[in-house]
Amino acid sequence: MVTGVRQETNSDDASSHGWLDAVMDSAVSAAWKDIYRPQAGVVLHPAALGRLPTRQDVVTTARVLACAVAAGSTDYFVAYVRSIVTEQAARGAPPLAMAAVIAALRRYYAEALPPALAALVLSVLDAGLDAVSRPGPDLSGPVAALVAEGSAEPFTGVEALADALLAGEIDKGRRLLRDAVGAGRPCVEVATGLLQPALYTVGHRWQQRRITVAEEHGATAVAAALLAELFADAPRAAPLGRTALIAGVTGNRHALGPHLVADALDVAGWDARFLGGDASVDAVVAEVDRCRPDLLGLSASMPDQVPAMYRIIRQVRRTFGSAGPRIVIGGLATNHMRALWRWIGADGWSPDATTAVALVGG
Ligand code: B12
Repeated sequence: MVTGVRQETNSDDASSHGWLDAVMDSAVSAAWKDIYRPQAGVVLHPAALGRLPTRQDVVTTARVLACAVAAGSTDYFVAYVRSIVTEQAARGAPPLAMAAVIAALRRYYAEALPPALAALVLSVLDAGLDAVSRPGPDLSGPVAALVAEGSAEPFTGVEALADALLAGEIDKGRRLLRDAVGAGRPCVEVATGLLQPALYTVGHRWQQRRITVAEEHGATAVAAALLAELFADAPRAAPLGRTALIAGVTGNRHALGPHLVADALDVAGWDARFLGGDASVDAVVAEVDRCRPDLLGLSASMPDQVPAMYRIIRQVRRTFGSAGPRIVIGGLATNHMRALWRWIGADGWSPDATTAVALVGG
């Protein structure tokens, strides 16, 4: 049985991960058909499940499962299940859709895997199934308190800034940010305490279908320009002689957050380089080889990007061993699971750019 925090599984990491990767597409297709196959005359109905599982739900769950097994952490799979169930409950949906996905994957893996690996995988799935119906200890923990601890006075003007971003009013946005800097607040604090919540507000309005994707894109473009201006003028600490590489992991197109982390390290005296979003395992390993950084920062925004983050961490560890960089993780997907960094073998985690600088020193 896979247990607790980063205890190794009995099966070899590479072979279990390889097996689960090799059967991933078949598992998803079989589970998908299974979920929607009428059983004993009972047809699934949205009203019964609250929300019908999507194929993406099955894909993400299968990927997270493979990652949890390879990393030797049932806790990670359980925390993933709880976060999805909690998110769906907030939208008024019962947890049955998640249960249906896990049960269908379970039926496939019970048949398809060699017995020893099947026993391991089923034990992780069963822990997940158990978590669907029984609330347990909070393995992730709310992040809001931690962020609040690290920040001083809250900012006013978040809604006004969100409105300005959405209206494309760059002058108004610039004024709001400059006023905050003029009032004596450091640039990093202004970026994380004012611009970041304004972008979260934009995301929230998109989720509520109050704005279109195009409006969201436009707001992001204005925010990126304002961030560049904010940091161009920021006073910089004396160089620390330490280098950092920051990247969004494979599949993560949310680049503003990790870029802001790189900027925050930069003004704190680090030589920080941002590799952009959607970085592949090979690209990150090649850059680590070329730059030999002291710190590698990886960002994931959505749950299905965490397995890619794990792959990068594993490959960097395998390639560079103890000569490799310290690895910290962050991004929205990690903010819903405060212990994730331990489960996937990183050295630390931080919920925003301000606390990231405090974590790594600067
Ligand atoms: C802008 C945006 C986009 C832009 C991104 C453009 C760009 N160049 O960055 C685009 C249009 C590409 C996009 C696409 C999508 N998005 Co989007 N997007 C957003 C939005 C509105 C803002 C993101 C942002 O910039 N936030 C501001 C930054 C500063 O905050 P942050 O990313 O959290 O970063 C901070 C911390 O997390 C932390 N951190 C981040 N990385 C790291 C790394 C390290 C090492 C450390 C220590 C810390 C750290 O520090 C950062 C700075 O303080 C969010 C809403 C939100 N709540 O975030 C949705 C949001 C993230 N997107 C969402 C979704 C669903 C999508 C899409 C699937 C659909 C869509 N909307 O088109 C695609 C998926 C793209 C992909 N494959 O990644 C959802 C994700 C839901 C979820 N958790 O599953 C959100 C939450 C919107 C919502 N409310 O539903 N998106």
